[in-house]
Amino acid sequence: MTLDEVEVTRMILNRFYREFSSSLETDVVIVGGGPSALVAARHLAKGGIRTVVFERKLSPGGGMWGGGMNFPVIVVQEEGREELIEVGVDVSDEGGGYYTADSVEAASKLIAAAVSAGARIFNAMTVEDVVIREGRIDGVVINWSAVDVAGLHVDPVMVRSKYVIDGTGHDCEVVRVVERKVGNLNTPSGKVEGESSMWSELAEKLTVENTIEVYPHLYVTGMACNAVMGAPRMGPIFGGMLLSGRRVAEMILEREGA
Ligand code: 48F
Repeated sequence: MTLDEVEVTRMILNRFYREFSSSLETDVVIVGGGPSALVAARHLAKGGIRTVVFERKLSPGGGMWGGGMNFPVIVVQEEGREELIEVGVDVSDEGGGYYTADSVEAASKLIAAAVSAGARIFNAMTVEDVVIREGRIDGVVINWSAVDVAGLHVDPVMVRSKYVIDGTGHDCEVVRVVERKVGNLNTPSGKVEGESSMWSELAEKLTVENTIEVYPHLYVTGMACNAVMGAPRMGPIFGGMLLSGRRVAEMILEREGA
């Protein structure tokens, strides 16, 4: 075989075209590829729901890679550790109900498991807006992250989906767009309540409780849940993130009868 550079280019374009064009109309778009999103993507895809993740950065995994203050270790509790064990992460029992894992192993295995389950992850793409039809979310508006970073004036394109999940973490970017353009969120004030200061125990419980449909067909998962509902942050403990990802997947799977 002789290697032809143009063939290499053609293969990249053809495969990308195939995969992107089959993702233009899908069941669920997840915005952000952090830990909660990756768990949600895996469960949804396993349940036969067509799931597409758009991640702004080159690497999905969000805030998990850096553990706590860049010490590459994460902590989970009893309830959360199952999600790590299921994807083959080595979890150490530290006693007293605390468990630890290597943050690099955890992030990479959550990504690999979501892809193996059938979720499609597009990296380096940013969701900048949503599509709303008849009072419900109908898809997202995306652009290359590089266009965004360079500040180029390039119009975005649109992907249609039955449901959108905001997994953008502290910034809850998708919900912020809906707040700005429409308002009327399913929160006490109808607006984003804003995250409060660190309180790990309460925050961990509330992340799961606050995993809600915040606007018709728009769900939140992970840290975005507490940011939207005015609950505290929790620091480098990840059980709540993983369980919120599972919860949002269960909500959609149930709704779809899957
Ligand atoms: O913040 P992030 O890790 O989400 P999470 O699942 O987890 C939070 C924890 O990492 C941590 C914590 C732990 O207890 O509090 O903060 O809630 O990941 C969010 C991902 O979304 C991407 C961003 O690059 C990151 O990888 N993202 C943010 N905005 C957009 C986006 C956007 N508009 N379009 C695409 N991706």
